[in-house]
Amino acid sequence: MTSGPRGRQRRRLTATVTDLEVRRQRAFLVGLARGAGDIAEAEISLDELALLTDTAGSEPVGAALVRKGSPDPGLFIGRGKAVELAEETTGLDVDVVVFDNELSPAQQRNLQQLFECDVVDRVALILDIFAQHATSREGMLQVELAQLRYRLPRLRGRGIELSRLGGGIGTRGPGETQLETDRRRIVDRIGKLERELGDLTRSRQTRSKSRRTSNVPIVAFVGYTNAGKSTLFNRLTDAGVLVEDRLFATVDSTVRRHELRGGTEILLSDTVGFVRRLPHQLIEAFRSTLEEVKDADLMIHLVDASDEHPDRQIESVRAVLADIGAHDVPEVLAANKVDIADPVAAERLLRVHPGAVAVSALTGEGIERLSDTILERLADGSVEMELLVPYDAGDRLAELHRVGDVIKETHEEEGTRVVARVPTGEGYRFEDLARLDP
Ligand SMILES: Nc1nc2c(ncn2[C@@H]2O[C@H](COP(=O)(O)OP(=O)(O)OP(=O)(O)O)[C@@H](O)[C@H]2O)c(=O)[nH]1
Ligand SMILES: [Mg+2]
Repeated sequence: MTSGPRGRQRRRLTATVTDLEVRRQRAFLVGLARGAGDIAEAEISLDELALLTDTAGSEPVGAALVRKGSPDPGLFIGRGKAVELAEETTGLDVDVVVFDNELSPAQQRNLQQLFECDVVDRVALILDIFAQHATSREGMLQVELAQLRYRLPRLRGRGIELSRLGGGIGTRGPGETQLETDRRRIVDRIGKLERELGDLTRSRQTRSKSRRTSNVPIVAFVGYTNAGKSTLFNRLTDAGVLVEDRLFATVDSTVRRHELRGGTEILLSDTVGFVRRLPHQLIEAFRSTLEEVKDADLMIHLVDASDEHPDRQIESVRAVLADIGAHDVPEVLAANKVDIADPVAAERLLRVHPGAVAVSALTGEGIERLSDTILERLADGSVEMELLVPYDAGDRLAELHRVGDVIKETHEEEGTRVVARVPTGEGYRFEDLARLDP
C-alpha cells in the first residue's frame, strides 16, 4: 500500500473513462450561487475548481459565477444564461466547460449540445485527478469503481463525443443495442470490482486489527489536500511518499513505524487529502481507506497556515471526518507552512484553536514540539464532565463531540444536558459552560 516517486509512471494501468478526461484543454469554469449569502462560498469553491482543473492538466481560461435561486432541471443555469455563456466560450475557443456542481445526466447532455463542446462537472474532474494519481492496486480499483458508478447513469451522453471523433461508421453514437451491451459490461465490471475490493478490505481489516492488538498507538495524518501531510510524513519517517504542489498528490495510504523522542513507538499513517464537497462516489469507494482514520488513537490535523482561508479548510476536513464517522478521534491541530505564512494570520489561527501547534514540515520548525504534543496527548487520560450547552451554541456541542466522547445527551428547557468524557488536556475548553452536579 505504498506510493513512491515512481508511482506516476505506473498510473493508468487499468482502463479508465476516457470521455471524462480533460487534460491539456482550454477550460471555462461555471459556478452557481443560490442567493446573496452564498456568493462568498461559491467564489471560494470556484477558485478551488480552478486549482482542480489545473491539477487535472487543463488550463482555466475564464470563469463565470451565475446567480440563480434554484438550478434549472434542463440546463442547470437556465437557457438565457447558457446561451450567453455559449457565445463567450466559443469566443475563447474553449474545449471543455467545467461546472462546479454535480450535473444530472440530462443537464450534462443538454449543456453539451448547447456549448458544442465537452461539459464535465466537479465530480468527474475530481475522479479524473484520482485516476491519474492512484498507484496502489486498491487505489486504482477504488477509483475505477467510483468512475463506473458515476458513468452508468450517464451512458447516453457519450453520443456527442463519439460523433465528434470523425463521424465514421460505428462512431456516430451507440444505438440502443450497443447501449445495452455497454450497460451490462459496466454492471458486470462493478460487481467484479466490488468483490475484489471486498477481499482487499478484509485483509486490510485483518492488518489493522493486528496493529491494534500490538498496542502500538496509531497516529493518522488528516487534512486538506496540499496541506503538507506527505512532506511531514516523509520528514518523520523517510518513507519517500510523493510530494507535489498539486491537489491530491496522495491517493493511497501508507503506514510507517516512527519513534518519538524518549523512544515511544507509534504507527504513522499518511493518506488522501480532502477538499470541499468530496464526491460521494469517491467517499463510498474509498470508505475502507478513509475509515482507517477511525481506528487511530490520535489524528494530526494538518492545516496550511499560509492559505487565505485556513478555517474553511478545517471545516471541510471536519465535515468529511464526520461523514466517515471519525470525528470523535482525538485531534491535534498542526498549523503547517509557518515559514511562509503571514505571522499575524498564523498567530490568529493558533489563538482561535487552543492547543494547536505551529510547524513547518519544510524547515523542521516546531516538529519537536509536535512530537512532544503527540506524546502528551497519547498519554493523556480523560475526565467525565457534565455540561449544559445552550441551544444557540450548537458549535460548542459539535466541538464537544469532536474533542470528547459524548455518553449521554438530554434536551432540557435551557439547553442540551451532556455527559461527556473529555481528554484531560482539553477540559479547559468547556469550562465556560455551566457545569452541573454529576
Ligand atoms: N513553504 C512550505 N511548503 C510546504 C511545507 N509543507 C509542505 N509544503 C509544500 O506544499 C506542497 C504540498 O505538500 P504535500 O506534502 O504533497 O501535501 P499533502 O497534504 O500530502 O497533499 P495531498 O497528498 O495532495 O493531499 C508541496 O509543494 C510541499 O513542498 C512547509 O512547511 N512550508
Ligand atoms: Mg500527500
